[in-house]
This record gives sequence, structure tokens and C-alpha cells, in this order.
Amino acid sequence: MTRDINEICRVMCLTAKSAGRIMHGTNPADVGITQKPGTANYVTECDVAVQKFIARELSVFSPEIGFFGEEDTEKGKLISDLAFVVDPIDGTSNFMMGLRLSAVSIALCDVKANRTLAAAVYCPYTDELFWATLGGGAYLNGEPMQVSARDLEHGLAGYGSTPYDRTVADRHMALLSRVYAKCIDVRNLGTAALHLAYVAAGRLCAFYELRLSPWDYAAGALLITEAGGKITNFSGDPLDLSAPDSVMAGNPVAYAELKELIEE
Ligand code: LIP
Repeated sequence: MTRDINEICRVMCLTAKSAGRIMHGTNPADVGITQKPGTANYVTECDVAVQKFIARELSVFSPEIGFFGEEDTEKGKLISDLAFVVDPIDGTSNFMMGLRLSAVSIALCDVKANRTLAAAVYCPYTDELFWATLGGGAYLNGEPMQVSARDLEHGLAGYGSTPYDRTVADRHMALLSRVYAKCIDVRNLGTAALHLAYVAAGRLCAFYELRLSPWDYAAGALLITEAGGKITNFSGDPLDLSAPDSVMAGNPVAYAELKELIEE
């Protein structure tokens, strides 16, 4: 790759912030909403507009890098070796309901090597920009960030409820009951990207969700590993950046405890 990773990450951050301002400035009551396949799976006109904005900005800067976004109509496989993997509004349901907790998630992925090279996650409602480069550390609004040292007993555990696939509801609730019994409390913020960013920032000690898509976790996974945490699928393997996967993450102590609960 000819471009410098730090230069690409800088443009990803600028693009994520500009995209976040579009989200923040949009009244959810003013946008059309379409249902996607599955249960409670929606896309708004703002999701589509934000993704078009991001795709345009990034393609002007680096036309040689592929683009794979949640709202692409032709949902082909991730075919480029090097691609931006993008969730324009992670937490679409939160956005729709005016809950003001959603994020723009942009990852630069080496798909052939199945790894993320750079990550930018921005929440316009808190004006918090989380970013990282592979081997370069993780940052929150320019300050280094790292995972906490809290075990489950002394921490908050985040989770996602896999709302688009209710066939796994019983399995999710059984796991949630086991996690809840072990930690201070549980939190479902409705946005995987922010759950993962909050693990990297030390706010949550762990996070899990039975099924997510690459655009939900491609950026957050790098934030966590660069902040000293661990993230895998439920089998303990690296997350698949080309297809949906299960996700479990945490600081090293909490991750190990969560893994035991998942394997029970
Ligand atoms: C959402 C995730 C969330 C998950 C939802 C959905 P979206 O992403 O961030 O963790 O529980 O099912 O996938 O669809 O709002 O971009």
C-alpha cells in the first residue's frame, strides 16, 4: 500500500467527525425509514446519506481502497484486499427513537490477512472520537486510552441482544443471566461500536453479542487490542472480517471470565 497508515487514519477520523455532524444535525422525525430483512432491522434515509458521504470522501482520498458499507444495496462479499468497512450509523434504532447514542464506525481492513489496520469511531452526541492504528496505540480525543483492570465482579459488562435474530433469544437470555450474576451490572447501549470503544476506554470491563456483522466490530476490535484488551468470537478465534460472527471482548481478566461463562 502506497499511503501511510497514519495519513489514512487521519482522513478516516476527519470523515467520521463530519459524518457524525450530519447524523447529529438530522431530526429523526424528518427521515424516511425502511425495514430490512430480519426482525426490527431498519435503515433510515440518514443512514444512506451518511454512508454516501463517507464513501465519497474516502474514494476521493484513496480510490484504490475498496468500500464495504452496511447500507450497500448490492451486499456482495468483501472482495477487495484492502477495504474500508463502514457502519454509517451504528445504533440505528437509537437514532430513530431520538435516544442520541449512535456512532459512525470506519475501519481500514486488510481482508486477505483478516486484520484491521486503522479504526475511527465517533459519537457526535458526546463529541468523542476513538481511534487506533495497528501497533500505534488507541486514543480517545487525542489522549492514550487503555482497558481497565476490573474483573467482572467489580465492573460493568456490556451486551447486545441480537435483536435482528430472535431465534437465539433463549441462548442470549441464558448467557445474560450468567453474566449478570457475576458483575456489578449489565448494560445494553444499542450500539456495538460504542460498546467496544467503551471497553477500550476502560468504561466497560467486557462485552458480548451472539451475532454481529463486520461493520459493527471491525473498528472496535482494533480499538480494544491496541488498548490492551482481547476480542475474539465465541470459539476464541479471530473475528471474521468478511462475514457475521459472534463477539466476546474485554480486558484480559474479564475476557477470561466471560469466556468461561460462554463455555458453560
Ligand atoms: C446494531 C448493533 C447492536 C446490535 C444491533 C445492531 P446497527 O447495529 O450496534 O449492537 O445489537 O442488532 O446490529 O444495525 O444499528 O448498525
